[in-house]
Amino acid sequence: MNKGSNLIVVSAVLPIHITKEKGEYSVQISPGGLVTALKQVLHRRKALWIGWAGSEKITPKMKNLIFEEGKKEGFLLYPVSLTEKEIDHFFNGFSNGIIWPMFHTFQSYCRFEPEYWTAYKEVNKKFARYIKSISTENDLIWVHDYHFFLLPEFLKKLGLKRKTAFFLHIPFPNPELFFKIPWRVEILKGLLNYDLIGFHTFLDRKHFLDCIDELVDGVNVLSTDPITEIKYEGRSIKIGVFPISIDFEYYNSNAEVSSYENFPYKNYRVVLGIDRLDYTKGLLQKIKSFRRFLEKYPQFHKKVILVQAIAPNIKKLPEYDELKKDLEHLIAETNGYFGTPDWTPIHYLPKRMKFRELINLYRYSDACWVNSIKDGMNLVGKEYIACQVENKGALILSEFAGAAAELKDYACLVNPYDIEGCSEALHRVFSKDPNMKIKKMINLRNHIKRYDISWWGNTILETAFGKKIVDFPELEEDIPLHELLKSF
Ligand code: GDG
Repeated sequence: MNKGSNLIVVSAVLPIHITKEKGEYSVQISPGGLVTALKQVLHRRKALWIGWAGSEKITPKMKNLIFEEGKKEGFLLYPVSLTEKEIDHFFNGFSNGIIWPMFHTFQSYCRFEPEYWTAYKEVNKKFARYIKSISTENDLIWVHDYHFFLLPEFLKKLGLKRKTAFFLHIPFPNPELFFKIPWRVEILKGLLNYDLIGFHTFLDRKHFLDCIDELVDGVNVLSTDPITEIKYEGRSIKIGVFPISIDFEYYNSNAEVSSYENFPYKNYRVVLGIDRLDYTKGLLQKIKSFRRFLEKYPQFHKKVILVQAIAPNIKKLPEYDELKKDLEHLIAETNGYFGTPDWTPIHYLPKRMKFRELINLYRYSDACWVNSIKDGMNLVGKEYIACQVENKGALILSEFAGAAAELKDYACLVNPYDIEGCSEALHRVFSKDPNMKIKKMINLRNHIKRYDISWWGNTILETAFGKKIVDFPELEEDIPLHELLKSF
């Protein structure tokens, strides 16, 4: 980075959660893709991170605890307070009740309430004022995710000239879906105030550019690939594809010292699922597909189990309660129907696991199954690969996760809606020649090792500071699905 300049990271929620036990507050770093990814990038930088602390009222004592917890991780954490109404309308309403479902193709879940839009603008303005009060001229403001489409517009309205970069962690929808949003033009024009806009995949960037092409006049494309540069209202804006990744060495070295003694499922071949409770993760479809596999292939009874961990979601919306109920019902029914006194086919872990436990499961499970209906990237699959130190496992990966654009040649791709197809994929994974699996896993590991989280963070920051980057992973816009399905 430029000498003397700071990095200010902005995300809706700080990477912490606050708990209160017997009147005493404590602060912990929370789960989630964004947190896990950024923690590694910021560790060695002079970074300051601002966001909501996930709690309505922040006392000076809590502020101090948050500050100390951040210091342990190597960055400064500054909590912004949100009122109850802002939490309801900006966070649960606009961000998670409109943008999250729409951008993940769940348009029927959207609640287009005009007051949500009002709150969204207000909170973006609030964050802009906060940034004004703490930033200096040389700072790069690095904004994360769909809660802040309008932030740079408000920074400008406040007269602030700062370099800004934005990264979208979720997919960008195609025009047909995006056009349904009543505030579509304001959102696009708001985004065009950033200096750099980053997406996970070429498809996301293509959708964004298609939407711009239809809805915003006066945009000229100056250059394409690897970074697209456009001119709008006299400014140049860079639009890049930066597939997020993980700290390969960190997962790999922790997996190396993880002991088989601690693996709780030694008597079985294990397919592992690690997900947040979310309708985008294809959890009901996963259970139905596993059930179909058990129906068709009784030879795997008492031999194979699905271990499915589900971390709670901080979004308080009725869809999540409903999903939990349906999921638990389906799991209980499947276990009741197929289970025997000495074999429970689905081991359901409804909790946030400790890091050590997670690593142990990643290392010793025979396969990992990411079944997303739609996912920006999905880090779980990449973490599993990094933990496969003996190169033995297989990754079953939804075509609709951003990670498929990178890992398509060596993962077992599935369409999560295709129950029959997924059950066949499971069969292939458990029947395949181990040497073939090893070859594929070696290739997956080489890719994740080369394009790790440092590559992601450095590439974005260097692009923001005008460097020309040449080292990009090979990604394809269109995945030739039929060929791929045949190959695993
Ligand atoms: C968004 C996008 C994109 C999960 N359960 C536990 C636990 N986790 C950790 C995993 C992983 C992370 O949470 C989940 O990351 P994902 O990438 O799968 O998903 P999102 O939270 O939806 O993140 C996503 C990401 O942003 C980054 O851009 O990939 O597409 O939706 O790191 O390990 N960690 C622990 N216990 C658990 O129980 N310790």
